[in-house]
Amino acid sequence: MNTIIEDLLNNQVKYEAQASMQYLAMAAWADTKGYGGVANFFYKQSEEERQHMTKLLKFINERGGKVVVPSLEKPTADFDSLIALFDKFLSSEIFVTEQINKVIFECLQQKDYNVHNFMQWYVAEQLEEEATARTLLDKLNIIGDNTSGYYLFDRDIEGFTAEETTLE
Ligand code: OFO
Repeated sequence: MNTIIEDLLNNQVKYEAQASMQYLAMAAWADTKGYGGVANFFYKQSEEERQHMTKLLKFINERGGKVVVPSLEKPTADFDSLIALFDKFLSSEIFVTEQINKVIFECLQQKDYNVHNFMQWYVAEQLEEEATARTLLDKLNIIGDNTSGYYLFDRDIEGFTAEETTLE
């Protein structure tokens, strides 16, 4: 495997793992604040990111590359509000999208069309997750300081999960 691409894919393993841990910390925060619906949403997101990490890791192995299981930074664990929580969700997704774009760019430079093709799944996934994060943040901004609105948001988010992703 091209070593430039191999390094980028290993970096991506780290970013997906980091997102998984970040969402786990966010789920725990929501749980302690009594937002059970929000907590479930982030437990699920955390699990999805873990699957994204594993999918990459298996791909690197299948292509004869060397997987580097990364050490991770401690995730942000405290948030001032639900808006701050979802703001972090959106910025985390935007960051991951930017990193995926770098992989795609380099695949084209290196003419690695196989990895380019594989990464399209992640492009589609990011599109969906960023849209979810933006929609939820928009809803919270509409709610503003209305605490009964938070109650309804927490209740309704159970039915508003990003489409279940199936991994081949
Ligand atoms: Fe891995 O899907 Fe978002 O970050």
